[in-house]
Amino acid sequence: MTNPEVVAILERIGDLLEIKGESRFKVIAYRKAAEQVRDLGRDLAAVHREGGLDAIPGFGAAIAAKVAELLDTGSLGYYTKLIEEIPASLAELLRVPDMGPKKVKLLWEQLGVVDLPGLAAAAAAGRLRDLPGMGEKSEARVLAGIQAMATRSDRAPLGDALPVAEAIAADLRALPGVVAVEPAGSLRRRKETVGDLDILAAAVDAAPVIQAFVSRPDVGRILGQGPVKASVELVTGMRAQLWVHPPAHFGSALLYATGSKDHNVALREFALAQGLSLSEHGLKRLADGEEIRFATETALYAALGLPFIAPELREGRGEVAAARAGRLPRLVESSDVVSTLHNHSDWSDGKATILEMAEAAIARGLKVLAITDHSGGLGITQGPKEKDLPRQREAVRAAQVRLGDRIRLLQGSEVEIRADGSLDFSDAALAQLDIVVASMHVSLRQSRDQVTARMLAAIHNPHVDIIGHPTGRMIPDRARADLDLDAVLAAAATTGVALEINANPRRLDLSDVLARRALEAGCLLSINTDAHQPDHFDFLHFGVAVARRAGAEPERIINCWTPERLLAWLADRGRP
Ligand code: DGT
Ligand code: CA
Ligand code: ZN
Repeated sequence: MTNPEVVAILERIGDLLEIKGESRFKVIAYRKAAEQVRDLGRDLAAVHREGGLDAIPGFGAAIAAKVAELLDTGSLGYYTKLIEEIPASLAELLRVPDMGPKKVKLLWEQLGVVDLPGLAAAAAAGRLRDLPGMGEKSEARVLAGIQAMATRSDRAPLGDALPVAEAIAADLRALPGVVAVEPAGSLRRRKETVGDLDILAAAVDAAPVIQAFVSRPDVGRILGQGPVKASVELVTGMRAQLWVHPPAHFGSALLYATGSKDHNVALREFALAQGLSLSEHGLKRLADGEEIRFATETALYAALGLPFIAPELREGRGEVAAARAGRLPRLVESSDVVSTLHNHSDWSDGKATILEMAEAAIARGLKVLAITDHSGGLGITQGPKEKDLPRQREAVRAAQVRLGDRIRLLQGSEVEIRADGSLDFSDAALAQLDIVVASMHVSLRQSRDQVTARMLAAIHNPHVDIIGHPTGRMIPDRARADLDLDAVLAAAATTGVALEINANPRRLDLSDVLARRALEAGCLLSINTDAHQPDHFDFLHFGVAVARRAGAEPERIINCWTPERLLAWLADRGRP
């Protein structure tokens, strides 16, 4: 049983208990446990083998015992009993906008609705509006929500797919005779969601590699198997295919399988103009039919007279022409990032102390760490109120003394942009902080005019330096706020406020497309992990991938500036 499967069951239990009306405490316990497993960064089964389940924060004895049963037997008696009592499909109704646990229970008891199709039918037949607490308006919202869910594809978020692909690749690399393994396709291009995994291996003898692939314990069923290619469905429902090529052809095959299709088409046209035909096998000279194979992609691009084009740029958006003209951007790399400017500590909903966060940042080579806990007005995170800020300032200063010059700490805030457009802290309080990130977590569903006006007010506040996760979208299932983006980008460009690329794989906000638009509008960007615990700093590469897909150079990303330049920039923005 893999971590995502355990997460799914724990979440499902939480949802079903909530619908049943069990104690809030119990419901939260399961959700917290699911969140812990999701953020674990380790194979839960390995932790269990070491006897370490009890030590996972949020795992009480009862939950640890249930997870142990799941890992040992692949099933859970408690869950089996629960879904005899209450249909498991009710949990999916909670994902529909406007549907809380009480309404779901009511629908089940009064109308016999147990799943999404049933809910859609009841809403379409006008049977929801007469239920207590509902009306025509909420019936219409439910219907629209279900339609939006139906058109949502079942693509996997990059954050879920990448570890799976890397685990498969690592196992295959360890096989004797395997020269190279590379996940290709949209995953290698770091698209925010991927349809399936396309994995390429280089080996002289394909048979044992194919055999190892289809015999993996996480394979649910084999969809197809040939001598050099196999296709499977993993137990999580994700699909994966493997091609095995001779090492001498690996570059040609990797280029083809990385795509995108549009990039391949542009490259093929470019080759044709030089009398060369490009296919997954390599190049063929049309004049004499001579076939040329390539062991590396770099060699293939060079044969076409092009520099290497980074996979993140291969979307058929003019990158072949740019490469030919010598105008490819010098894309940002993770090692360019020296500052992390949006992070939490145990002063709000973070799980570690300021000092622990600093040590983790130092271990990752960072030079500047801003602690930007949520402002107290965002109730659930219990962040500092305005009166607490001087005390936190002292804590940051004390940590700085302990750390010396190993890293520079900044006291900041992730100040809430309230529903009325005002900020959660007074200007006087904001002026005392070293850096201010302003974000919206509430009332994201306001009208376009309202939500845009809030955002513009925040951008025009002279104390705001960065807008955190600017659109509020979540992957895969929360659409962004209905913002007038042209107005927002123009205001950010004028005021010099940086727009965040939030690197948390559930957010990736700004997206690649919007980050590109922000650069074109003249905005500065800021890549941040929004770390709530030390290992969240490892999300950085996701944010860097988004920036690379946007074509961003380090110059436009404030986290890549030297600490001196960053501090000078902050000082220019009117700080003490
Ligand atoms: P996905 O899986 O939907 O997230 O997107 P990709 O880009 O991984 O696409 P996929 O899995 O259908 O195919 C993998 C790669 O194979 C793709 O990126 C480029 C290549 N490819 C697939 N079909 C074609 C095609 O018809 N023409 C060309 N030139 N390349 C193709
Ligand atoms: Ca694919
Ligand atoms: Zn945050």
